[in-house]
Amino acid sequence: MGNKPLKGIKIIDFTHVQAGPACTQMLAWFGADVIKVERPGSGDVTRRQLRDIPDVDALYFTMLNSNKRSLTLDTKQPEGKAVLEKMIKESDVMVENFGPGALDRMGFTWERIQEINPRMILASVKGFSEGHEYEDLKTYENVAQCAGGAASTTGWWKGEQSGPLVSSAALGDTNTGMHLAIGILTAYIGRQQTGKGQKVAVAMQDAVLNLCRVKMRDQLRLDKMGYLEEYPQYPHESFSDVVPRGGNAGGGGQPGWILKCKGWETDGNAYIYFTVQDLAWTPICDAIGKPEWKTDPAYTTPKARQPHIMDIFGTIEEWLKDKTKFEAVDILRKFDIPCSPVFSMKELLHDKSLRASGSIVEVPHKERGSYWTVGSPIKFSDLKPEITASPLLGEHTDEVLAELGYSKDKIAALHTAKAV
Ligand code: CAO
Repeated sequence: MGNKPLKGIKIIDFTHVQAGPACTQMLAWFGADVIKVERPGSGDVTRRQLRDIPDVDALYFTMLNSNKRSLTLDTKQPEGKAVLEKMIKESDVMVENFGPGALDRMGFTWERIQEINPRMILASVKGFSEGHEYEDLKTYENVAQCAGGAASTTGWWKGEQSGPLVSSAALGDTNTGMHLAIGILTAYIGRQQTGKGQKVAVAMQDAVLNLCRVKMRDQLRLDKMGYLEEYPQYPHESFSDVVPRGGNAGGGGQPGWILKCKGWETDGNAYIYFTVQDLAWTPICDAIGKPEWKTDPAYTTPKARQPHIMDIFGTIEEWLKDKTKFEAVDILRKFDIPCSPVFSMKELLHDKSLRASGSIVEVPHKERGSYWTVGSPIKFSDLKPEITASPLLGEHTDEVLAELGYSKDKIAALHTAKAV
């Protein structure tokens, strides 16, 4: 629909699971020709993982591989290698997220790829960066969250539930894929200036750390001052020499917390996030019926409020007792207070606004009928990505081989040799 800015960019999508596929899916949405290369007979492991319908591609796969074409190719066989070489000659980008060294073992080192096509951009995801002492480690989402600082700074600092905690958001996988997409587009624009391709790499550890930079900020502040005034531990508990976990505290200068609303006893998501933005203090007092707090010196400044901030949240929870999360937000929005209901996945899936904006879309699929998926979070004035189904395994093998110049007989021979 409309303009497709990445039209004409040919991408060999040698990715699997989530980190790599999320990257190439986004480039496909914006118009790139993405050809997913998969092992004959099995393909991407996510086709079979967590299936909800027997013998049909799992949602894990369909939600990360829309708008792509699928070519099966055994790249360990000489015939398969020859096809891949031909593809490298004619493509702009190759994206891969194999375990460390797998591409080299296949015979496609960066040096070899440059020999085949000096304009090629090779984009890789690995768990750790090249030269890192853990560069040999295979990595999945939660491993990266632990390696990049997210787990040590998420969760509770005391009580039975204390200990590092991983997030359900794909900070290691999809986040790394998004970083890689920026790297690929940068290298592509760079190539327009130099005529040469380059290698682009994003380590999952680095991508997680990039999102945790405010926690690195806190480590540096802690080193200097010995305390962090915005954490719930301050001023009643002592700090060690590492950034503590702060529960649901706001990460910046504005204190915040998740507060119970009407029905929390039976509904695990009957909560809102409430932010005590300093600028909004007067409206907050008006909204929650505490006008006396506007002039009481124990409440008028952030410094005065911090020692009893949890009591303030307790008072706001009292006010929330007879309001659903939606009713509460409807009141608070009139006072310009930064807040949101805690939405469940079910609520998000059925959210009218998200469906209207294309952030949640329904996609027809040859074998499933149709499936709901997450659409582009990036909105343009002249591009509305049309999300099309993920391909069946090898659905486009013959089509892609024909485009590469293979005759019908040669294609048949590749099938017979089980190279495709
Ligand atoms: N034809 C022939 N062989 C193929 C092939 C094809 N089309 N596609 C893949 N292979 C081979 C690889 O060459 C590799 O062979 P060798 O190890 O014998 O050289 C083999 O398949 C296994 O590849 P792998 O190491 O990538 O796969 P794995 O299942 O053992 O590991 C993962 C999976 C994700 C841990 C690993 O790929 C990894 O660490 N990737 C980098 C980090 C990453 O992206 N992780 C995020 C994944 S999303 O959570």
